[in-house]
Order: sequence, then structure tokens, then C-alpha cells
Amino acid sequence: MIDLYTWGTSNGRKASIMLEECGLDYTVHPIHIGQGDQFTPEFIAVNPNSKIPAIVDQDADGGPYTVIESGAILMYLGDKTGNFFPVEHRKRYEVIQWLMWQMGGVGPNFGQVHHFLRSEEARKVTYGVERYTKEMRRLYGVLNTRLEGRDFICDDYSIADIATFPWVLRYEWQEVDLAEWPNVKRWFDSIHARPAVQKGITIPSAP
Ligand SMILES: N[C@@H](CCC(=O)N[C@@H](CS)C(=O)NCC(=O)O)C(=O)O
Repeated sequence: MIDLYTWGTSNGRKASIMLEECGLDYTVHPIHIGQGDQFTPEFIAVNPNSKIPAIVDQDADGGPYTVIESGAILMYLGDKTGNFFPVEHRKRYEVIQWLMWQMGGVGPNFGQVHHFLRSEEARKVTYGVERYTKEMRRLYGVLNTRLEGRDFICDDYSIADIATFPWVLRYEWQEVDLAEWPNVKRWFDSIHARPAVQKGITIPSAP
């Protein structure tokens, strides 16, 4: 059994999609970040950084094991189950590279786009809107080029796709039309149709 501490955000959904894809049993502990649940002593004992997602693997070798950071959670669950994270050296590092691209590029920049576009106050800060929208659009272009002639970001469906998908899922918040990047749109539609993804994006509930 795995304890999942999460909320219905892009980072949270990476973990719930992966748990669903791997068919693992898990207990959801909703952490309502809008109400400050991430700052309670109980949650800080799980993640001293006060961010979701976090997991505690109750069945880990050597006793319960806590993993924070969505990218690390995907790697941990990939290794635990042998799914979506190749073992062969070159394939593994290709997945790691694109996972890091998501963690260091897509997540932080798309997150800022959401911040600036979804608040009337922040929208007035045109410097912020333009800076992060420009970088988001560049990243969409990179993904579109990467997906030319490919079904997935790496050879097979992997934790790189699982990490990136929930950020693209917010395309309406980003005020973009995915048709602008046809390879991204094709990739997005195919992943969105997966039953485990359909389930994973409902956990714990839409914010
Ligand atoms: N690098 C972290 C980022 C996690 C993160 O920013 N989580 C957000 C929700 S998507 C959060 O917990 N925000 C609460 C807060 O900032 O107080 C990860 O990938 O797990």
C-alpha cells in the first residue's frame, strides 16, 4: 500500500496517473493547498518542503519509505514496478533527460503562465505575462519538434510523457490552441484517452 498526499494540480496528477498506470494500491490523502494544508505539522513531517505530491511506500524494503518531488516519485515507482522507466542505460538516460526538461522547464514556466493569466491583478503585469508566455510557447515548439514522427517523447510511453501531460492538460488556462502544434495535439489526444490517465486526473478532485 502506498500513501499519496496530493491535490488536483499538474504536479499532483503526475503521481496519481503513474499509480493508476502501474496498477498499484494507494490511499489518497487530500492536501488542500488553497487552504494551507501543506503547512500543517502532519504534512511537514512527510514533506519538509510543504509541496504536493509526496508518497509513503509502506511496503518498501527496510520499512516505510517517503518520496517527495514529482520527478523522483515517477522514477521511484518506475523502478519499483519495472514500468515506464527503462533499465537499459541509453534509453534510461534519454527518459531522464526529458523528465528533467519537464521538471526544470515546462513545470516552472507553465506554472508562472498559470499564475499570471489566472489572476486579474497579475495579468496587469505585462512583463511577467509576456516573459513566461514566450517561454511556454518556445517549450511547446520544442515538444512539437521532438514528437515529429514519434508517438511518445522517448521510444515507448514513459515517465517523461506522464510528467509532461498534466501541464499540457491545462492548455485552456494557458489560452493556447494545441492545434498550433499538431504533433503535440496528436500526442496529447492519445495519452488523454488512456484509461489510467482518465482515472488519474480525477484524483483527488478538480480544484
Ligand atoms: N518541484 C515540485 C513542485 C511541487 C509543487 O510546486 N507543488 C505545488 C502544487 S502543483 C504545491 O504544492 N504548491 C503549494 C504551495 O506552493 O504552497 C514537484 O515537482 O513535486
